[in-house]
Amino acid sequence: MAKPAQPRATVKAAPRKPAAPKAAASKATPAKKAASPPPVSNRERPNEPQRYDATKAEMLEFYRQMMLIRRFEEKAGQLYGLGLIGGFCHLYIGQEAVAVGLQSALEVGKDSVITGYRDHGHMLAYGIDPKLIMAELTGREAGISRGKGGSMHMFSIEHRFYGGHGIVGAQVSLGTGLAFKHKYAGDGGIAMAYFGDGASNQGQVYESFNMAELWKLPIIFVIENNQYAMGTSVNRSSAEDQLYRRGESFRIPGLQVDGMDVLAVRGAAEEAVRWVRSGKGPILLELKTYRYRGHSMSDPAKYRSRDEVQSVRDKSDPIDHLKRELEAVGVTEDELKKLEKDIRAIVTEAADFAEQSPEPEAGELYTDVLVGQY
Ligand SMILES: Cc1ncc(C[n+]2csc(CCOP(=O)(O)OP(=O)(O)O)c2C)c(N)n1
Ligand SMILES: [Mg+2]
Repeated sequence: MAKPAQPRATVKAAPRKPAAPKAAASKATPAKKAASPPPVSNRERPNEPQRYDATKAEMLEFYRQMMLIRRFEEKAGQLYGLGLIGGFCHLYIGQEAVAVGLQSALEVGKDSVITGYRDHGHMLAYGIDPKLIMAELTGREAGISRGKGGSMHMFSIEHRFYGGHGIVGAQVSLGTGLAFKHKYAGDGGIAMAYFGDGASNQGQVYESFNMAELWKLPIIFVIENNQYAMGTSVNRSSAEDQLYRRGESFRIPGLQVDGMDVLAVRGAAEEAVRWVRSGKGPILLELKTYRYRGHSMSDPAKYRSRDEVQSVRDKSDPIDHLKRELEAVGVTEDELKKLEKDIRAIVTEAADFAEQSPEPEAGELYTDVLVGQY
C-alpha cells in the first residue's frame, strides 16, 4: 500500500546520498585502507526554503482559491454523473494546495505554465474565468477551447497557460520548449511544467532535463506526486521513489515539499522562482500530495482502501489545515461561511452558464483541424 502524504510543515532540501555500506571485514581479504572521503559537492544549491510568512489577507485568498477549486471540481463530478460532461474528466480534489501555492508566486502573463490532463484546478488558480472552464467541460461554444477540447485540452494564450495535455509526459518536453523561448526572447519569463509521479518515469522527461540544464533554461519542473499513476502506486512503479532526486544526474537540484500545506508550497515556490529567474538553470520540485477521487471519473479505485483515503482527508486536508490557521489569527466561522457561500454562488453561476450555452455549430467540426502536409 502506498504511504499517504505525511503532513509536514517544512520543506527539505535534497540530502546527500547515504554513504555506501561498509564491506564486511574478513581475514582472507583484509579490509582496504579507508576509502577516499565522500566527495564534497562544489555545486551551488538553493537555500532551504522557509514556510511562507503570509499575511491574513493572503491566507484568506489562498483559502478562497483552494475552496473554489474544491467546489468547482465537486460540481464537475456531479455534471459528469448527469451526463452533461462527456469523455474523460480528471478531478484535482485533494491537490489544491499545489497549484494555488505555486501559481501564486508566478507572474501571470509573463511566465508560462503547462500541465497534463488534470488541468481545471490549475486554470482556476491562474485566475481563469470558471464559466469558461465549465463551458469547456460541457462541450459548449463559449468554452475556453470553443467546446472542442474538453477536460484535458484547455488553453489560455492570454494567461500563457499552454494546456492541458493527454499524452503523459509530453508537457515536460513542451514546457522545456517554452523555457527555451523565454531564454531566446530574453523576456525575463520562466516556465513551469507540472507532471505526475507516473510521468516522471517517462524517457522524454530525462531528455528534457538534460537539455534544460545544459542550456540553463529557466524552468521549474514540478512533480505532483499524488502517490498513484492510474492504479499503480509510486512504490510499485519507481525504483527511486524519492522523486525530488530524479534530476541529480543532470545536476538539477531538487526539493521535496509538503504539497498539502499551501504555505510550505509557496515558500518552496519563492526559492525555486529566485533560483530560476536569476539564470541558474532548472530546478525540480517534488510536491507530496494525494488525490481523493479516482484517476478519472470512470475509475472504481479498487487499488486502495477507503480507509487510506479517509485517513489522508482526516489528517492532512489542505483546506482544513489552512482553515485552522485562519481561525488561529482571528478569522471567524461566520466570515469563512460567507466566503464559502460566495464560492458556491460562483460555481452555480458557472454551471448555469455552461448549461445554457449552445453547443458549437456542426460546421465547427471542420475548423481548427490540422489538415495537409507538415
Ligand atoms: C504516453 C502515454 N502513456 C500512457 C498513457 C495512459 N495514462 C493516462 S494517465 C496515466 C497515469 C499518469 O499518472 P501520473 O503521471 O501520476 O498523473 P496523475 O494522473 O496522478 O495526475 C497513464 C499511464 C497516456 N495517456 N500517455
Ligand atoms: Mg500520480
